[in-house]
Amino acid sequence: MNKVNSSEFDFEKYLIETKKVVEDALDFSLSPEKPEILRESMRYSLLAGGKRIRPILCLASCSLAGGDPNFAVPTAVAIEMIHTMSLIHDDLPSMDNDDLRRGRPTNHKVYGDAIAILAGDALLTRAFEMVSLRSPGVSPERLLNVVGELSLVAGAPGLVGGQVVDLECEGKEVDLETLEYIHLHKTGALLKACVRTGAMIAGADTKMLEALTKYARGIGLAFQIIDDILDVTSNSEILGKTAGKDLLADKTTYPKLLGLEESKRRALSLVKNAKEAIMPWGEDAICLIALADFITNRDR
Ligand code: GRG
Repeated sequence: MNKVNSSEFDFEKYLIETKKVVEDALDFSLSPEKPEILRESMRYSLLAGGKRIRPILCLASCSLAGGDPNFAVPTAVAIEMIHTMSLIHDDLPSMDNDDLRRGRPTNHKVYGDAIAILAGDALLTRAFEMVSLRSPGVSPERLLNVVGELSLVAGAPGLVGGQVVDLECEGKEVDLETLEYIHLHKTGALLKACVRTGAMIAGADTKMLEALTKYARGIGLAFQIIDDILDVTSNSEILGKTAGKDLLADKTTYPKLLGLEESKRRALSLVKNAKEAIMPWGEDAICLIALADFITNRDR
């Protein structure tokens, strides 16, 4: 993967090229898996496409911090594994009970609940193997920081905690503060880990990590607001997942609390704040700025 040259930056080209690096690394990452049914189930969800926004954020942050993004590829793969396992578990009948994901039947619809749960477990544990045992050329100290960051965002202080509060709120009136809590944990936490771990691989200092944390808070919430908006305004074919689900389940969402226009305004304002946090890095921040805009302009 080449370093970004800001004077001739072409975001479309960058996305296509970086996505290809990620897809190849994901494919390679599961090659020795056994037993066969587990391997199939893991590959089914991990290689089902998806925007790959999280690994791309990780690689872009490594570049921003002056590192060679190639060294962050195993961490980027690990993050996509954690994201994918969370989708597999989220789709289970005992959770969100969905049958469409990334344009195809959900994992448990194809492999059954037990294998889907175990494939998720295996992806989660493989993620930590990717960082700790399959990240050549990165110092043990930096890898330990990455492992620590990922443990925090995956567990109770992050995704799991957010999911529990989300489940507990089902069928209840939810205020904006609780909604924000859910999204900062379910969605924002992993996005924060993407940018922080990419920068950690490059040895970023506290000042940069703090700026990236601010950036991630903005894009994390904006990402979820756009997700809520698309659930209302788009369709299942474009989204690759069941549209209109929030309305059907009577879930509290940003459009429900604030209306569509105000939700969109809020997302734009959050992205503006996110971009301001990394402005001090000038042209070096060009990728992360373009990715922030991509999050609000996306249609899926
Ligand atoms: C991580 C240990 C551990 C457990 C998982 C089930 C669960 C606990 C958490 C749920 C997390 C969840 C599903 C959050 C929603 C995040 C979200 C907005 C997903 C959609 O992301 P996109 O649009 O999807 O990036 P693609 O398919 O493009 O990757």
